[in-house]
Amino acid sequence: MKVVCGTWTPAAKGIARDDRERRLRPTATLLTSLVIAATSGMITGSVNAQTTDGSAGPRTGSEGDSSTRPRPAIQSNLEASAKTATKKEGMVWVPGGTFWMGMVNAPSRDAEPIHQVTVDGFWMDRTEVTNRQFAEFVKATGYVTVAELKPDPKDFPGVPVEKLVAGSIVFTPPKGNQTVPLDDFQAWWSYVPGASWRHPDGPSSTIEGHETEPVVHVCFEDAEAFAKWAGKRLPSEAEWEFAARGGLDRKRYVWGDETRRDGKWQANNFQGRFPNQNAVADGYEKLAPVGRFPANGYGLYDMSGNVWEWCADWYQPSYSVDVGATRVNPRGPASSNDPAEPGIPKRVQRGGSFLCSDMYCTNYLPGARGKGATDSGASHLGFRCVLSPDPPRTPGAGSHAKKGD
Ligand SMILES: [Ca+2]
Ligand SMILES: [Ca+2]
Repeated sequence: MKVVCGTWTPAAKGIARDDRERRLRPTATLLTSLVIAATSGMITGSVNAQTTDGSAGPRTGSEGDSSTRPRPAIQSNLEASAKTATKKEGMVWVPGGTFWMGMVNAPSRDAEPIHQVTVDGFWMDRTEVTNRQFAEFVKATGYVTVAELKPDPKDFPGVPVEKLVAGSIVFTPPKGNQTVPLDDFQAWWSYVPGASWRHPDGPSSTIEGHETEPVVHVCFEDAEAFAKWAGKRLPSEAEWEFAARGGLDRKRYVWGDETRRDGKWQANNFQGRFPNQNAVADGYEKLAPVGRFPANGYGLYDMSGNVWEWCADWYQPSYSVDVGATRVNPRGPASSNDPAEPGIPKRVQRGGSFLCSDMYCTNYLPGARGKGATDSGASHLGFRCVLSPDPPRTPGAGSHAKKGD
């Protein structure tokens, strides 16, 4: 977990107060605050019990001391496994085309200008990658996620080494129905030692019985490793948005312009007063198994809500394109820059999550953007993969591949 060492400053809280998007998502700087809070015994309950002695870790005997496993061996396994992956199983064809990308007045004001983009066709996972799929990957490769590794002391100067334990950020809303100030991340986000994709809510939780839910606590590096093993890749941001819109150009929602269809919720997000008065009108308090809500026009599920999804692009706070210009197969900027946290490498995330609320946040809309430090996961963050078609066999064939290549 490579984050700058930060403190919980009034300035940071002031930014959050005016930015609805930041209300719901811990930044890398604030993530550090959560780590320090957790490892200093400042948080309560089972989490605290796991950390104050500095001895508790997330691993069971079968998982071993993952922090000592060498990455190079794992990478070799990834390459070998890719050769045997059944690539297109569970994927749908997304035809290429031109669309209007972006959104005016997005929560972070970072999805402008709206501009035309052309993408070639590609295959895309029908659903978010599930726990079952990720378990197959780990079984085949021995891969260890970043959340399962002990944080590097150099990323947390001032924190005693013995206090640095593997873990991840977990949504932990306060008990009861009291109103919670929405400018204080620590009211609902906690760094939970032992939290990982195997234990989404902490050491005592399990993915058994939740195999069809999306895998979470995967950072960008983890998602890329899975994609490589599967012989796929992460989508570009443009591909992701084109796919999410499902052919409904310039619509507010993935499914059209109405918040609900026939009175039914069309995605897993948050209804009620955030963060601790969840009305669960859509049927799911937290994660939903993938595919429980209607697919979009391309047959893709959960392109809105459930979990955020990593994209391959570096994050910049606007689209560097002239109004009126059309970009073709854009792959994003050459480097990242988040003015809110300069120096933190961040990639784009898309689609929002089960925490997106109509009252406070519209990040589940197809044009809205998210971002995250590349080596940090959370309990509302996952991914899905894409696959480019095979190269045309006929010299001079067009760049728009046809289904069934
Ligand atoms: Ca929900
Ligand atoms: Ca999603």
